[in-house]
Amino acid sequence: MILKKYLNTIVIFLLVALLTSCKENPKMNLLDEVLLPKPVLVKATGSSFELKNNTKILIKGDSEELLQIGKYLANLLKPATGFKIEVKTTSKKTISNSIYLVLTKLESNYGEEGYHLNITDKNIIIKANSVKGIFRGIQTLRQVFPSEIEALNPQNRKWFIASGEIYDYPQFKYRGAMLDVSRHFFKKEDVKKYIDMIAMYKLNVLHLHLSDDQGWRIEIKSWPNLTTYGGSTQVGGGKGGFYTQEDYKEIVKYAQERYITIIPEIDMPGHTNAALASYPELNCDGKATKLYTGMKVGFSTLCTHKKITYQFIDDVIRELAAITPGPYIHIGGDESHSTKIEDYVPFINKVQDLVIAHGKQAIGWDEIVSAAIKPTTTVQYWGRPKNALKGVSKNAKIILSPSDRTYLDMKYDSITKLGLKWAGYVDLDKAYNWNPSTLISGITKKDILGIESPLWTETVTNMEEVEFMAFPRIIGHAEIGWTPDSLRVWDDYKMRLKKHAKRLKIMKINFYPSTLIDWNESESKE
Ligand code: TNX
Repeated sequence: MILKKYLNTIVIFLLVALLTSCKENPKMNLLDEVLLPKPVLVKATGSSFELKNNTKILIKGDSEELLQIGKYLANLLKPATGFKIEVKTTSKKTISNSIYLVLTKLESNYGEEGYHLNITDKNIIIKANSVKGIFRGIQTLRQVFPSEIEALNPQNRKWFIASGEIYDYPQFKYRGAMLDVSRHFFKKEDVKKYIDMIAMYKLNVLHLHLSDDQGWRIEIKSWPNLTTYGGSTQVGGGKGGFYTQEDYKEIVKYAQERYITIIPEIDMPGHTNAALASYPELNCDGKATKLYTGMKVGFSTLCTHKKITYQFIDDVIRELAAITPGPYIHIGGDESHSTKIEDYVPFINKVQDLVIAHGKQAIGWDEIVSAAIKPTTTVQYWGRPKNALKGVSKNAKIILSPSDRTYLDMKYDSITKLGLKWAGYVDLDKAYNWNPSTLISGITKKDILGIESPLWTETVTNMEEVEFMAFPRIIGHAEIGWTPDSLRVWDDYKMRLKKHAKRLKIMKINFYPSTLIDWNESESKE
């Protein structure tokens, strides 16, 4: 009797339950999503996956490192969704409503950084040869989510993402950014922020320009005045600053967790006034110079004839090598206009040997090719094709940092307030529209280790300004380093960048709104 009375209600309830459980996720097109850098291959399957409060991140295999990356992903998704996503290792078979991170063996062209991302209406699977590859894949997954995923507070919305498959790997092994922390000092928190920003676009190197005329920024315990005195100022006369070795290790670790290698640079024999002011014995006349807060280059040199100079460099490189897990030490070598060439050449030879003696490989700006550089030494090209060609003739690999394309301190146009213009204006098209493999005639892809975007900071004083000069140019450079040249088209990039602006705004990145792009249109679209 009772059953009869409620039968209708029960039937309706069951029907509703059935209908809602069968309801398909909305149709979405993965090809519509803005991915920067553009992946090698994207296949859309027209459906979508929903990230929910109870979605799990599951780690296949027994890797503590991968578990950590799973937690990194959960933390990334947490602020905007408000979801506390569980992360755990599993050996069970695939279940729905999960994000799987899987170490496996992909074809060799995927290398260490390639990944395969598969999104279905049931789950997400990221596969790679190494955790590094999984991390790169996570950066792509992040961009498949709506821009609001980058918000720092919970968004009241659903989190559907387009289904499909992405097969992806980089065209160059080395994809770097450089930050000059010498001309203006940037606190370790700022450096970490920069690391997070570049990691998003799959860069894998942060080169820190740690010493120059205006300031010495890394503690060297055996030569303490370098930082206590030599680090006490900066361009314009501000108080400068420096990283203790503990600070530096913290930066290195933070970068490592994002699969970014820190490359420390000690620029020499020129660009050394901060050291020359700190220790009189490094000067040929035995007199300390004055601290310098101007913007000139090329006036200082270490005394290349003195024994103590090499004792000094040996100590610096030894201490730096001990706290640098990455394979490289950058020795500068640029614009040594006050060092005679007959002194410069043996100096670079000796310093190169010291780097090797401390178990590292040397990188130097392209002027170093006048020395007897070894095949393990890498040449960073910044503008003289002759030097790059000479480097290659000595079997060195080249990092491309053409100043008229990649220098993030160049003004965008004649009305840009910050920056310099000696290499010309570098607007977004200039920064994007070039191919590494055809940039210098006689230099081909096999000679090139990768590309790097240097941000010199004579005119750049805080993070807002760093962001303004770096973004969005550096996104274009990241794409040049990652995406095969044949897949890169300026008009297509322009469209993607325009849509990406919303994400940059949500992340509060102070990017330059170049007039080459009609940014307003983007707001109505996304
Ligand atoms: C050249 S390029 C430099 C730096 C300056 C920069 C300013 C190179 C290796 N050296 O010392 O900061 O120009 O754009």
